Amino acid sequence: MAQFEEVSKKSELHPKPVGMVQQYGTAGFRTHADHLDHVMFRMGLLAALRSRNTKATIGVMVTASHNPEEDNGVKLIDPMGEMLTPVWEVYATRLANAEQDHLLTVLEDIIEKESIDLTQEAHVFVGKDTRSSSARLSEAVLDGVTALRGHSKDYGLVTTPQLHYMVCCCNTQGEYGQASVEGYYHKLLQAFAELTKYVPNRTDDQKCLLVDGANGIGALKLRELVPRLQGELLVSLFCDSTSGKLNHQCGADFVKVQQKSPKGIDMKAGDRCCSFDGDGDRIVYYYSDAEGHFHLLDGDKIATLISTFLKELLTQAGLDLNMAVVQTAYANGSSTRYLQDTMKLIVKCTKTGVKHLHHVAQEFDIGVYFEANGHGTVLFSKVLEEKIRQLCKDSDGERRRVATLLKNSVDLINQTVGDAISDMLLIEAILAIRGMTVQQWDAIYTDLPNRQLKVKVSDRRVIETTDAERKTVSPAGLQEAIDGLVEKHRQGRSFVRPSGTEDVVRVYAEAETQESADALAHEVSLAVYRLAGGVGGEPKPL
Ligand code: NG1
Ligand code: ZN
Repeated sequence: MAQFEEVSKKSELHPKPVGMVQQYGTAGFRTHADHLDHVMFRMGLLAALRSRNTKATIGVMVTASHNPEEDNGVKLIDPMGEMLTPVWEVYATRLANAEQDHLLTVLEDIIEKESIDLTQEAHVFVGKDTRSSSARLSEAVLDGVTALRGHSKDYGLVTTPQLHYMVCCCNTQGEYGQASVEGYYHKLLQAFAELTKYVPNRTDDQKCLLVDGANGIGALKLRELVPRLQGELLVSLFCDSTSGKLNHQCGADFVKVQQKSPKGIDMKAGDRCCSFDGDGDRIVYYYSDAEGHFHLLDGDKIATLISTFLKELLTQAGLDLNMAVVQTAYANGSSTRYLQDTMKLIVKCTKTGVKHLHHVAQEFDIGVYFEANGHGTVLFSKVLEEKIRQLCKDSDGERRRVATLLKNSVDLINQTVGDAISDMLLIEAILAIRGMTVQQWDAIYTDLPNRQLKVKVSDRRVIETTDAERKTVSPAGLQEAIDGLVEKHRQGRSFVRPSGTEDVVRVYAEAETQESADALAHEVSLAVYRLAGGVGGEPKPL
């Protein structure tokens, strides 16, 4: 026990309120910031153990992404920059929920189960978003690392994908890039400059982009990057955190769910706009047309643009390798049909949460994955990266040009996790190379009208799903009810699932018209309310 004296002492400074229970959810722990101090300290402890267990540097990011400013959260990053492995999510939950006098027992249990050698060194990278609570909460993480004699490096204010990148750089001994914010900018800027140098005659109009920074860390980081883009991208930054509140009526989640532009953005008809989320790992694009109609280009449209571009390059380079797009049930039906039927691409559907998409994308030479909400990236196999390197060396003329485009696309993409800044630069480069306007991109396929709603129930765990969350198996009768309702709507599709980040059941519906999608979403919400223990008033029609 002597070796845990420091843990005992320090944990008294970060006491757990008796009876409080939290779950490592879709994206780590996430709740009101006032309930997280003990969780942060314990995640510092866990990161120090995970580092010894993997003999690598581990990341801990303090953020609640698109949640309101009052919330916060924490996610752990594994050695290659990927999300924490599921077995350790269970340890995380156990450690966070251990009552004060059980903490050491749980800690020792993990150490024993994983045969962790405490004499090993432990290294942990820590980062935080701009929430007012993040500074003290990240101190609690650092306290936890130190209590288990780990070494920590505090990166301070960084986007979530920047911290993922740092961890990957460090554990690949710099092969992925330099583990610093400067190294991150350098890698992206160089790749972007190489890609756009093939399209030298763009007008200022084509280079203009309006960005909503969600009043968060993405805005801060973009402000550092923009002056270094050498005029290749002319960014007007809104919701830049100088006055507005984080994620309040702005940001990617607001734009996606409300299907309208953020408050405070000064957009004219046809302007190309995009929104980041609160920790800079999601992005969506949009514009309004001459009639004032709002058009959203979400993760599905982004996946389509990127996969079409990469597929064309592969064909031109004569590389016969497999490629897939990975989506979730939230992907618009039109996007799935377009990718499968027109683009002849393999399309896979997984459960919600990027860790699931990431995992499936790893099975292909090129795995493009995006959630409809704009969180996504592209993974390239080692085989493909090597072939591209060879082609750049051995070919000439057109083939070499194509290989160079592929190489720089790989360098521009943050393969560790979805990254708003990296995705934005890639999208801008593709639009430039293809000479495409945002309207032309939007016209690739037409989204089916859709609606997302939330229903409050007394215990959302009563809803169990199967088939990548597209069907429910409990409570009894719910799936039959949904099937019956869907049948009444042309091109209707609907599913429900318990949220992993909020205490609600999410309802999704799409159909031929907006009225029909809205009606279906409402009817399914009522079925959930009645069959799954709804609380509060019955859902009202939209
Ligand atoms: P939940 O609350 O489990 O639906 C939401 C998003 C996910 C993912 C996580 C983590 C939707 C419908 N759900 O999860 O896609 O991004 O947050 O941030 O957008
Ligand atoms: Zn996020």
